[in-house]
Amino acid sequence: MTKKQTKSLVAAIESQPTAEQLKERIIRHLHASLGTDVNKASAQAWWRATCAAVNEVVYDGLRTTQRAHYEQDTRAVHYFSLEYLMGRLFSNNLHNLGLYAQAKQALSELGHDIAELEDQEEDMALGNGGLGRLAACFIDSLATMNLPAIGYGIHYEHGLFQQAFQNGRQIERPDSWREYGNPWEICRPESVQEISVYGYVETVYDLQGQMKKVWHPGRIIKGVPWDIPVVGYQGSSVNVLRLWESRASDFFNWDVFNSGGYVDASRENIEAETISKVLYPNDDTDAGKELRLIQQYFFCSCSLKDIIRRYKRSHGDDWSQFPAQVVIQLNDTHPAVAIPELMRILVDRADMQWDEAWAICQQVFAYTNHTLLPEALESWSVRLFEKVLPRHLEIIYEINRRFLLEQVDVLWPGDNDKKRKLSIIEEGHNPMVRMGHLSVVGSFRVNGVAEVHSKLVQSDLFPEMVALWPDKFTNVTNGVTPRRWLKACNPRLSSMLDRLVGTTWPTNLKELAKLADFADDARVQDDFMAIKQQNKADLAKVIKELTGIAVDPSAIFDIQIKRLHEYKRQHLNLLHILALYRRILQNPDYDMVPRVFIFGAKAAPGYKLAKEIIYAINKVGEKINHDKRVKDRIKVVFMPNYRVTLAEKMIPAADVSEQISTAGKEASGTGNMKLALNGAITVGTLDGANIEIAEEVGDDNISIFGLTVDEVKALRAEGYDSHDYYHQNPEIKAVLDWLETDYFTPGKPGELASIKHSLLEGGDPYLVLADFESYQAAQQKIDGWYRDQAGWAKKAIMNTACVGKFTSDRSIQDYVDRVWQLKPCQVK
Ligand code: GL4
Repeated sequence: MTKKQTKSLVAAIESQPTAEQLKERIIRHLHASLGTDVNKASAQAWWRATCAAVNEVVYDGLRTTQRAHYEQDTRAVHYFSLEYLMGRLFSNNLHNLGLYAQAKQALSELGHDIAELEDQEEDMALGNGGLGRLAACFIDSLATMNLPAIGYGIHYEHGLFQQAFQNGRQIERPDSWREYGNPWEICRPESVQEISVYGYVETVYDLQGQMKKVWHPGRIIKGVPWDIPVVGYQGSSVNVLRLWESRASDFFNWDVFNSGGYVDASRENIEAETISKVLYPNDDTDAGKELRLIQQYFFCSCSLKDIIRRYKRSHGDDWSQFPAQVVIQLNDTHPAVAIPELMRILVDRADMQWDEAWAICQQVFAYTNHTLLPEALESWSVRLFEKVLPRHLEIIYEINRRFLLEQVDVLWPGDNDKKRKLSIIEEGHNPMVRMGHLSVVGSFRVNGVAEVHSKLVQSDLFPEMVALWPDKFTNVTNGVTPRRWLKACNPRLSSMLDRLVGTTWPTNLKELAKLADFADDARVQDDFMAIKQQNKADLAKVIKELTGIAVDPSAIFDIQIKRLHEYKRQHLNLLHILALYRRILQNPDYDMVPRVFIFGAKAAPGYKLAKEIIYAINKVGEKINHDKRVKDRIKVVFMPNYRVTLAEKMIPAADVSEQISTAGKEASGTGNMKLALNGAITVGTLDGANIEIAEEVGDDNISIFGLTVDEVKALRAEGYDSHDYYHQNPEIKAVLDWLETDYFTPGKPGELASIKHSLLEGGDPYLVLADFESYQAAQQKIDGWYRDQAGWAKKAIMNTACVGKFTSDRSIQDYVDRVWQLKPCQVK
C-alpha cells in the first residue's frame, strides 16, 4: 500500500460512521463478536454488539490520543482515587462522540428502542457518593479539555451494594456489575505489576559501609490493569481510567507451593484476590480495616510503578525531569500512602539521597481534602501499619522526624504542644498514623472543595500547617459535567437550550447566562414548565414501577438525593413532613400546594441510626400515602437503590432541591449543582457550595434557612440544649412524641423512637431542632412561590441560567491554574 492509500484508509476508519454504517457494524459484531444472529439475539446481545460497534470509534480515539501524548512527551496529571462512580457509559459515550442520533436511528431501523438497550447496562458503581462521582465528572472534563490525564483506581469485583427494602428496612445485596464481562474495559496483561506487603525490614551495610534498608516482603501480589476509555466531548481525546485487579502472584505461589504445600498455596490465592473484591461502603467514615489499608497501598503502588515505567521509556534513569512530567492528585487521604511508597522507590530502589527524593515527592503530590468530619479523618494504628507495610512506617517516621525538626521546631522552637499537634504520629497508648498530616506535609498544594470548606480546612483543621506554608493552601470549588447532567439526562431541556442560547453550552456552560434574557418571556416560561411537567410524568412512571406509589405530576416534586447521614439531615425533612401531616389532620382544609417528597439514599450497612431513618421515612410514607384524609396533599416516596442511573431520571424532574446539611458539615455537595442546573429551586442552608449557588442565582431564586457556620459555632460554645426547642415548640414536641407511639408501626410502639432519642438524649449533634423552625419557614416560602406559576418558572429558569460556574470544566481549569500547571495536548 502506498502512503497515500494508508492515509485514506486510516481516515475512513477514523471518520464518524453514519447510521447506515453503524447498522452494518452492529450486525457484524452480532455475528463475529457475539456468535449470534439477528433473529435470535437477546436485548443483551444487541446492546453488546452496539457497544462493540461504538468501541471501533472509541479505540481510534484512544490510539491517537496515546500516540500524541507519547510523541509529545507531555506532562500529565495522574488522578489517584479509591472511587469512581461512573454509572453507565453507553449513552454518555454516544453523546460525547456525537453519535447518539445515528445510533438511535440505526437501532430503530434494526427494530430496537435505544432506551431499552440502555437498560441492559449495569451501573459501574465503584464509589460511594459525591467523592466518587466527582472523580468521574473530572475525568470526563479532563478528556473533553484535551488534558493529558490518567485516572488510577481499583477494579472492584463488587461495587457499592444494591439496596432493597424489606418491610421498609434497607437490605443489602452484592453488586456484580461485571458478572458477564463489561464491554467497555480492556485487559492489559502487558502492563501487569507486582507489589509486596507484610514481612520485615533488615538493616544491611554495603561494601562502602553505607547503611541500607532491605524489605523482605511476606507476600507478593499481582496487579492486573483494566483500562476504561474515557471519551471527551466532541474533543479528539480519549483518556484512560486504569483500574487494578489483584491476583495471586504466580511466582510467589509456586514458592509457597514448593515449600509449604497445596493448602497454603490456595489460601494465598484467595487472600490476594480479596484485595479488589469489594468497595468499602462507607462514605465519610474511616473503616480502619487491614484490608482497606492493603487496598490503598495496592493501587498506589501499582499506579506509581506504572507511571515510572512510562517515564523511564522516555527518560531512562534520569529522574531530574520526573516532577516536570508527573503530577499526582490525591483524592482525599485514601491514596496518601503513595507518598512513602514513592520515597521507598526512590531511596531504596533507585539509591537516591533522602533530600533529593523528598524534593521530588514534594513537587509531585497535591492533596484534595473532601471532608472535615472527624470520623472520616483517616488514621491507621502504628501496629497495623508496621505489620502490613513495615518499611513504609520507617519512612513515615523519618519524614516526621525531619518535619518536626526542620519545620515545626524552627517556627516554634521548643514548643512541644505544637509538635504533638502537628506530628504525623499521634501519640497515646495506641499510636496512630495521621493520613491528613502526611498528605499536607508531602504535598505542594492542598485544596478544599468549596470556598467555605477551604476556609475551614485552613482555620479549623490545619491552622498550624497554614502558618508553616501559607501558599500551600487553596480552593477549588467542585463542579459537575454538563454532558451527563444536562445534555444526556435532560434531552428536552437541552434542545430548548440549543434553540435559545446556541449549542456550545455543553463545553462553555457560562453561555447559559443568555437564558436570563428570556426569564420574563411568557412563551419561554411555558415551554420550560411544560418540559419540567413531561420530565415529572416520566419520573412518575418510574416511581410507580419501582414503588407502586401513584403520584400526580402536577404536585411539587421535592427531592432529597444523597447518602444517608445525620449531618445531611434527612430526618429534618421527615420532621417537616410529619408536621404538615399533623396540620392536615388537625385542619382538614389545611391549604398547601400538593407535594411529593422523594428520597433516594443508601445507608452504610453498619450505620444503625441511618438505617432507622430510612425505616422511619418508609413507615411514615406508608401511613400518609394511604390516609384518605390527606387527599393526596402529601406523598412520600423512597426510591430503592439510588444510584447514578436513577439520579439521571430524578434530577430533570425536580422542582425543589433539598440541601439541608448542618452548616459547616457538607464540604461542597454536587447534587445541589445538578439539580439547580436542571431548574430545581434549592431549599438549603449556607453550607458548602450552596453558598456559592446562592451568590450566583440571587436571593430571589433560592430559599435559604438555618444557622450559619459562625452561628453554629456560637450556639455550641454557649451550650446547645435541644430540650429547649422540644419544650418551647409544641409542633416539635408533638411530632417527636408521635414517633414513639405505634401510630406508624401498628402494634410496635417505639420502633421509630431512636430518632427522637438521638435528638434529645443524644444531644442532637447536628442541630436539627435548632434549624427546624427556619426550615419550616423556607418550605412555606416555596409553597407560596409555587402558587404563582409564572413567578416559579422565572425562578427555575434563573437557576439554569446562573449556575454556569459549576461545570467541572471550570473546576478542572482551576486545578490546571492553581495546582497542575498543565497544557492541553491537541490530538488530531
Ligand atoms: C465528600 C463530601 O461529603 C461532599 O460534600 C463533596 O461534594 C464530595 C466531593 O468533594 O466529597 N467527601 C466525602 S468523604 N464524601 C463526599 O461525598
